[in-house]
This record gives sequence, structure tokens and C-alpha cells, in this order.
Amino acid sequence: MVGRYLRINVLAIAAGCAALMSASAFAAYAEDSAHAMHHHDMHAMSTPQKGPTRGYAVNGKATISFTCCQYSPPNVTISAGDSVVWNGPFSSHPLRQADSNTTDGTVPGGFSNSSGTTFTKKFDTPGTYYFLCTLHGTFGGSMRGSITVNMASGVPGPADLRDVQLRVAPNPTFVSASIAFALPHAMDAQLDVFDLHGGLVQRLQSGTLAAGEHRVTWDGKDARGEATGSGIYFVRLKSGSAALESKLIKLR
Ligand SMILES: [Cu+2]
Repeated sequence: MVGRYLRINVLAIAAGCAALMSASAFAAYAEDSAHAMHHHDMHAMSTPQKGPTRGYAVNGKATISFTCCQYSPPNVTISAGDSVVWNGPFSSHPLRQADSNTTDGTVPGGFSNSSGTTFTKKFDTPGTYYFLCTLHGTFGGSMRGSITVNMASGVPGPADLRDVQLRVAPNPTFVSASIAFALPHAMDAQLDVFDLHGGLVQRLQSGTLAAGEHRVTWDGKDARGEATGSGIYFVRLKSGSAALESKLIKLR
């Protein structure tokens, strides 16, 4: 953080026009200039959130740990096709699938851990699945939890852009630029071009983007079809709370 503020000050002095630029535009410029730090920040932005009620998924998998007598986190949200891994002393705290109302019952034919200290299950069907420790599940529900499975596409789980890179070429450009990126899984995302002041120049993609390689061309024009001027632009890929940004310089 100290580094970023220092860099903003340096930029302000160098640019000599701080009063003419919004603070947010400056912050964006400073962030992108410090590429290494920028990348680090992006990692932080896409870090899965953990909490008592907030689910999380890591690279398509959610991990739940338990110690006597609670699960951490007790509830997770994933996308269909993801796997959940439970870690714990299963020999002494048997894990069983439960229905939503009971605290001591189990679902006939439901999933359960048979042996070992790690149990993994892949969830392919959207819905909410409950589980409990059959030893402690009756203690106020303290060893109960749930898995919420969203649709595999359209309503994806938490975005994961950690291993995604935005490749913009040519850069600098005189007219248009090609933007390429590869997604590890399908996700709702937007690909936008912003100007230096944070104004939206053109929305290139929006909606559910398939897994795999994407290549999109920015024609160098704004949303009205008019050619943009020379200057600094930002290409931003955003999905949920995660975002990636790359600076593009346009000359003419
Ligand atoms: Cu238990």
C-alpha cells in the first residue's frame, strides 16, 4: 500500500496535472503502471472468501475442514461439476448426508464417508445438500453444514481469474487491437475498454463466456462507432468481484 501511494505521488508530480484528473482515474493509472503490484492485487481480489456463512471454491473445488465440533466453513457454494473435499477425523466423527429438517437423521442412500480422514464428492446436480456429523449433529446443529450447487453456466460459482492473462496486441496500436485470454471454466464476465478517466468506451463482451481461449478485437472505436483519439486506454475483464486489467496505448 505504501508503494502504491508513493507511486501515485510520483505520477502526480510527473504528470503535473493532478487537478485535472479524477482520483479514481489516477488510482487506475497508478495500479496499471505498477504491473507487478497490480498483478499481486488481482490475486488478492480473486482470493476466495471464507466465513461462517459464505461459501468458497478453489480451482473448482471447495474444501471443508472440521475439528470437534464444527465445520469450517459450514456452508459452501460451488458450481455443478465441482468437487467438495472434507478433511477431518472421520473415524470418530462419521460424515453423513442429512435432510434440511433433521439434526440427527440421515438421507437414505445419501453420501457418507466410509473410511479415511478425507472424503471427496463431486456434485453434478444443482440444489442444496446438507451434511452432518452423526456423533455431534444433535448438539444444536453445531456439526452440520450445507453445499449449495449452482448451475454449471449462467449462474457460475465464484469467479477465478487468478491464472488468466489478458494479452493485448499490438500495443501500442494505431488503429485496433486484439485481446486474447483463456478461461479455466465458463463464467459470467464483461470485457470492456475504458478511457483514462474511467469512462466506458466500448463493451466488447458480456454474459456467459465459455471455458477456453477467447480472442476479441477492439476496433478502436467508441460505442457510437466513432474512432477514439490517441491516449491511454484500459482493457478490463471482470467477473464477479474479480477483475483483470491491461493498459493499451493508442497512437496516431
Ligand atoms: Cu462430530
